[in-house]
Amino acid sequence: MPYLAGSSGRLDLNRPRIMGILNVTPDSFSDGGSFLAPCAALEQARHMVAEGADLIDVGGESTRPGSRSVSPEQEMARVLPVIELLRRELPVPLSIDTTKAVVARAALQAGASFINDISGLRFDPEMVSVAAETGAGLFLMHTRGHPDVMQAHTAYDDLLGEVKAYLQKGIDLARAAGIPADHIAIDPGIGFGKSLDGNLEILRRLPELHPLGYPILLGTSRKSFIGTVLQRSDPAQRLYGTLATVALGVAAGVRIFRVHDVGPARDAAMVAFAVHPYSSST
Ligand code: HH2
Repeated sequence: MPYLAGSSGRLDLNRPRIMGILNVTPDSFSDGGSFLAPCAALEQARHMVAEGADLIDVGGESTRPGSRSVSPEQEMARVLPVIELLRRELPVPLSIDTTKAVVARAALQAGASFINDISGLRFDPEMVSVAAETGAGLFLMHTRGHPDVMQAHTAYDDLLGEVKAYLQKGIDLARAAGIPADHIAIDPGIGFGKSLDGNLEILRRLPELHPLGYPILLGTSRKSFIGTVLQRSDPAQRLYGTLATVALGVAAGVRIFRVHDVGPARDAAMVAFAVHPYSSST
């Protein structure tokens, strides 16, 4: 049975799994400022677990297009108290959404089991050793440059080819550092250095990622390409559009969905999965 291992326990991937988003930031594009206080973060995390979250992804730095990096100290001050609290209070594993090795290490010590690195191990050369030394599970995502400039680089000669080559290089870095294959999942990085057409093309061609040989995570939740298709500027109005992408993802063999709206995404994923259970080719 496929699974993804983290530093404590593992996530079975015998059915679609839901990663609930918990942004402990003042400026995330959808939920910025809502969960800065640890008690508000805990309440939201409890709500997501009650709705069926299998994993909670804690982030202390927005990576929305155009966002600026924050210092590691600031990022840690935001996420560490929340991770410690969630670890004590909740039964599900936690991931730390960061590109900084020092933040990842502290978050793992505080109780996270997975590193979610939107740079696929590229922004911080120390990240791979932190993952190798701690036994953390790794989500490797494709992006093109840092969030402040990535939307200036959305033209590709061969989008899928580039995404796959980037992910393969991240996998190679991880494996060369001794990280076991069952600790790695991949993510094409919806909205990261991609145009509207690029995002739609990735969703259409998701099965082409399977030959890389790793479970796929998809992060479409409330993203701006959905707003563009639906002509909705308010991210909170993009739930039904998000659910369409979850169902398409399940049909394409995606195993983990990173979402804000856990209950609806779980229902959509489970119904799509009843129709399209994973085949041996996914
Ligand atoms: N998207 C965002 C952040 N982290 N991680 C992965 N693996 N995949 C994604 O698609 C992904 C991610 C951006 O979304 P969000 O966290 O909601 O917003 P912000 O970056 O503004 O905090």
